[in-house]
Amino acid sequence: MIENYNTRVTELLGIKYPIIQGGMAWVAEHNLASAVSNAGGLGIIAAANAPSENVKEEIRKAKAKTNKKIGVNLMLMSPYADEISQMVVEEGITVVTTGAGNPQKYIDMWKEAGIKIIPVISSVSLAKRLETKGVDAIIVEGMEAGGHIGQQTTMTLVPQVVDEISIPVIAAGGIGDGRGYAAAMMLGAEGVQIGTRFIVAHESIVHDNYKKKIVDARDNATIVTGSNTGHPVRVLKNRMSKEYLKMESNSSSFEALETLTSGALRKAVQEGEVINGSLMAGQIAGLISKRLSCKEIIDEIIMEAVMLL
Ligand code: TUI
Repeated sequence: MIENYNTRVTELLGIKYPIIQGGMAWVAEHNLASAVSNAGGLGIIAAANAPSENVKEEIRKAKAKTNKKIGVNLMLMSPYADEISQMVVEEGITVVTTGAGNPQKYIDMWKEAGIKIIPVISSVSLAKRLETKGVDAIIVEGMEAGGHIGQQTTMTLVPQVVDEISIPVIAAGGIGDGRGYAAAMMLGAEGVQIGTRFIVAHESIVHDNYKKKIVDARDNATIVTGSNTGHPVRVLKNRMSKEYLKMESNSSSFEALETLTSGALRKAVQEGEVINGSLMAGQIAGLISKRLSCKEIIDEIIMEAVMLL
């Protein structure tokens, strides 16, 4: 096979394939992250809203399962963001991705520690600003993605960011197979971040009920909640998300909506609560129909993409 998957991203991170696993709350824990890294991608531990101690434990467990590099995703709205930003330095983490905000205040500290910094952004302006602050690469996430999203699509946003910055761009949102990977490369990306496809991986600890909802999902299976409250989140349609939309259109208070959803993602992931839980997933859920291991997923994507490219 012609090795045309080498990019500045594989070089920057010292990984075989430029495939980064999404930093999905509750999902991106040590089993998934170590399996993705062992398969040649970059596995990520999601800090999400967890306290620093819990994230540290996940990092250590992941390191026990792989001698490859493991990254950490810092969700910037977390109340523990400050302590986690320091903990990753103490734990010798070498790659950090960030989401749901501007990581500017941590950049100097991380650079001093030699950490590669890869923020997830959803606008050209923040990508440009962060390049001038010295980040190493940018993950450009379109609104096809699951969870907390911006307002533009991957197809339109990736080439616009590519034209405005010179550090490597990694595309995210709507990518689930070799065709999506190849398309991202055509847009000028040098890597992809994949979330939803890894939710259904064998090594993913996500409850089988949730995995089944993704495998069974069709093209129109997701909706965006929270557009009115300024926290748009893409989830699979179910009783919970439909009720949320109804309350939102009745202008329910932000507090009432928070009460409805608090703990709902954890219940879906760990208890298989697919009726009243929050099933975050990207639009690509409609394409995902096979249950494979992380290695099989990555090998299949690379083989398909290399052929196409
Ligand atoms: O962060 C994500 N996706 C997420 S975070 C998350 S945790 C959560 N749980 C429940 C409810 C709400 C959130 C679930 N999914 N993706 C990366 C991402 N970051 N997408 C968009 C952004 C983003 C948005 C605004 C990045 C920067 C930004 O900057 C605003 C600013 O400060 O300029």
